[in-house]
Amino acid sequence: MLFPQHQRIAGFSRLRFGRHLLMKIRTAEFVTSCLTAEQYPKERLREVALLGRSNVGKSSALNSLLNRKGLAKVGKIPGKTQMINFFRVTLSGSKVEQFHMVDLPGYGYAKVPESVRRHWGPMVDTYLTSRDTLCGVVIFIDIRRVERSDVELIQWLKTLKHPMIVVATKVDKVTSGKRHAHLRQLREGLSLPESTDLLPYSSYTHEGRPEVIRAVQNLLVGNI
Ligand SMILES: Nc1nc2c(ncn2[C@@H]2O[C@H](COP(=O)(O)OP(=O)(O)OP(=O)(O)O)[C@@H](O)[C@H]2O)c(=O)[nH]1
Ligand SMILES: [Mg+2]
Repeated sequence: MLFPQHQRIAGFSRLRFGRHLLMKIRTAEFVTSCLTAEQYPKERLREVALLGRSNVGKSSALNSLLNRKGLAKVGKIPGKTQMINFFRVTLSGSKVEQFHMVDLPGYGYAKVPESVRRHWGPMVDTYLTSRDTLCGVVIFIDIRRVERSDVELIQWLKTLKHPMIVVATKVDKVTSGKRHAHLRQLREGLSLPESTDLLPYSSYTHEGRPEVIRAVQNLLVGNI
């Protein structure tokens, strides 16, 4: 099992830390934007990276999870995030007092010019394979559909063995009666084992925020 600290109950996960305090976000600030590994922050904080298709809502989720409007740039046009952006987050109620949340450029969006896409692959690949402070990845998938590029990303990440959680975004676009079916299709389409968290989320309504924060908390304290 990927996450021994998780217990599965009725198809969803309840975390063993369930009765413990949810970590509180005290401060969140932009640190730097990088293209190469030499530019990554020297400060060795634990890191959680946000990954997923362009336009799926990663930057919006970062702002909504950290409760800071406009911290990460959001765009209607895919390809808003084009560099690796590091944010330093200070916490209370957690064994980890500070960490980096890392907003990665999106992938696989057909409308993004090939010239722009070409350097994203190696940039994200270098980060995921070389950053030894990375302790987990949050993969964002649109709750309405799984794309081939999502499946390929998950397959590749499994080989890298980073602890992962999957967040099904834009849940506000799906009626509550249909959510369960969508989540089941996502789990099947992505061949996700039951032990991997699949959490519905909306950056517009903040639905799912405590669950996602708790899952991020578990990634951060996973191997302390
Ligand atoms: N309905 C709805 N729209 C959302 C949600 N999250 C993001 N969006 C919209 O989706 C679009 C893309 O959001 P971003 O947060 O920039 O997406 P991204 O994944 O960071 O995109 P890249 O930077 O291109 O990789 C914007 O128009 C957002 O307003 C959500 O939870 N619900
Ligand atoms: Mg973005």
